[in-house]
Amino acid sequence: MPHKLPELPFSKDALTPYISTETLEYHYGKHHATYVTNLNNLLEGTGLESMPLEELITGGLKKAPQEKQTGIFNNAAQVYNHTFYWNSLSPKSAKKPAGKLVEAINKKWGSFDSFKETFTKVAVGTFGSGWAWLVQNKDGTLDIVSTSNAQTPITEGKKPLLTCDVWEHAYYIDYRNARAKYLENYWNIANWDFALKNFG
Ligand code: MN3
Repeated sequence: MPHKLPELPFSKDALTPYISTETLEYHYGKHHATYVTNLNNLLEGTGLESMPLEELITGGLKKAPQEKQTGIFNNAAQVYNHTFYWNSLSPKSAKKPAGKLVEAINKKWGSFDSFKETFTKVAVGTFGSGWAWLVQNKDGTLDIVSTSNAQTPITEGKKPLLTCDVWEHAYYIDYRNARAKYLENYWNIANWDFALKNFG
């Protein structure tokens, strides 16, 4: 099976109390793992088995039979999004951005607090299942975007810096329906080193 479930960048109990071991057992161990299995099954026999995820998502999958394309997109993008999400979290969060990223955030939103407020609004306001992203546009400026279901900013040529999964499976065990509470705690574990590394 060419696509593999990547290792979590921390242990399953490392994000407690913000995200529980049980959530990670399901979210990583079941949901993310299932996307990987589904993707491998869908790709079998298409000749695209070894195509890198980003290439599949940004158009490579058009070489697959048409009836498989939606399934391949959804599963490939969810594998990509989830790996990006785990890397967007850290038990050793600096709790605020550093370096050139701070300047870019201040330039766009005025302050880090104002950025957080806007990102939280976008995440909490994402209807149904989806993702909130801090992205860098081609011209270097920053934006906050919401994507639905498996959608991902890389199809729009936007470079993800940080993401928050707002599918219910990301928070229902720990917060039930309280997505806003999950977001409040997200800021305790957001991985700003990762965001800075992605910031070109
Ligand atoms: Mn998820």
